[in-house]
Amino acid sequence: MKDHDGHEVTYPQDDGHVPESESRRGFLKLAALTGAAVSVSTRRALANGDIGYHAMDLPDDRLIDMYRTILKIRWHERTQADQMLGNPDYRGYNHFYAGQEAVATGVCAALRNDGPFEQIDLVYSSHRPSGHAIAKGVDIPTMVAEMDFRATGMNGGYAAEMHISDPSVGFIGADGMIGPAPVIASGSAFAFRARGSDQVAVVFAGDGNYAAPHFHSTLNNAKILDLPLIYVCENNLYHQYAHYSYSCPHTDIADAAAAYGIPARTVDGQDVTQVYNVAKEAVDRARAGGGPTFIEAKTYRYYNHWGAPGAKEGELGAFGYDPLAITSFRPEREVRAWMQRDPVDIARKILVDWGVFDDVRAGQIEDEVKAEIAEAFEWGLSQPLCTPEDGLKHVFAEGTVAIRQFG
Ligand SMILES: Cc1ncc(C[n+]2csc(CCOP(=O)(O)OP(=O)(O)O)c2C)c(N)n1
Ligand SMILES: [Mg+2]
Repeated sequence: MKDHDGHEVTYPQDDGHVPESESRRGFLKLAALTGAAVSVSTRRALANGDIGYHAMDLPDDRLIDMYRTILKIRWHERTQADQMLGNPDYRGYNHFYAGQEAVATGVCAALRNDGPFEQIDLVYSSHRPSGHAIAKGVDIPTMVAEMDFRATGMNGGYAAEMHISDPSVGFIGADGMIGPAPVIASGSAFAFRARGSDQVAVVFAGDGNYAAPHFHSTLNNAKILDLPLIYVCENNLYHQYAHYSYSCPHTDIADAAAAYGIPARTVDGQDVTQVYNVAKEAVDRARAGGGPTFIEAKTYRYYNHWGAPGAKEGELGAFGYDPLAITSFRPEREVRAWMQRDPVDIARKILVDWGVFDDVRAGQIEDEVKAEIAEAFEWGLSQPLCTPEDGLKHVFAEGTVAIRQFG
């Protein structure tokens, strides 16, 4: 290869081989051994374990908790989808998260989820919230009740899917609008900084958010103000029924964040250990005053954008062409290919390989989770329905309101 002046130049990595001493993993190992501060210069976290080894250092019970959380999200949805498809009395609905479970689970496992509200980390979600909610630790039976408009639900039955919220675990909530959640989350991050708190704010947003102005103003402000904000972009390739390349010029949306000077990571969103690795790194940096991080998790959703058209009771995912539903916006083979890299299977295999549990114990855990979710639905769907008046709760101020003083 020649440089601008026509001189022959050779690059040590021309053959594509990076010796371990020069690779990021080798560098991290060296830095860990010498205790040197690690300054991050590259941005890719791949399934080969290229970034960090935080997950490997976790005790078995924390890893098993992650596996359990992935399963809870999966079985909550399988059960809810079956209700939607098979029970004419079921009123609930959801934007399903199946296929993406490892993202919420890996990120929330790196957060502080227990303790007083003034100390826990806060999560802001989107229109696809139930996975984020479960990973943050909400009470599943009351969430099930909420999603079916029951008066004893998590939010009294007036929030349903699109506005579920449980501040007691730092799950600030779902948001039906594409755009604002990152701005609101950065407001919390600003408050943490202003108060001198070491809390962290996390926002989950889809690839579609790139096209909203909020995406760009959030990242700019987060960098300028050095906010403890972690922006998790769940790139599941589609916004509603359009491929993300229709509205975003970047193959890796993380490249956009790098333009704002924010450390950005692209991670395999199907592997919970890799998601945890990058999340832990981001949380540590934010707590230490190092500012924001952008994480782009490459992932995929198994169902339609909304609800379960094209899906069959008892089956995972929606396939095929259904003239009454919009399931033909993506190739069926694409769905099946992503299902080959299922987050449940990947987590299970890694934990078996690491000797955390064997296949028998993994199966028992799955049975325990199925029973827990079945119980949650039994309780939730036996609760009283909310009344039409409940729908007006928190819309108007109740009682008398003092006349506003001007001047
Ligand atoms: C401001 C605004 N415009 C449009 C919509 C309609 N809408 C709901 S979800 C969605 C697509 C979101 O795609 P993405 O951000 O990739 O998230 P995903 O659904 O893939 O999880 C759109 C356009 C909306 N809710 N808000
Ligand atoms: Mg999307």
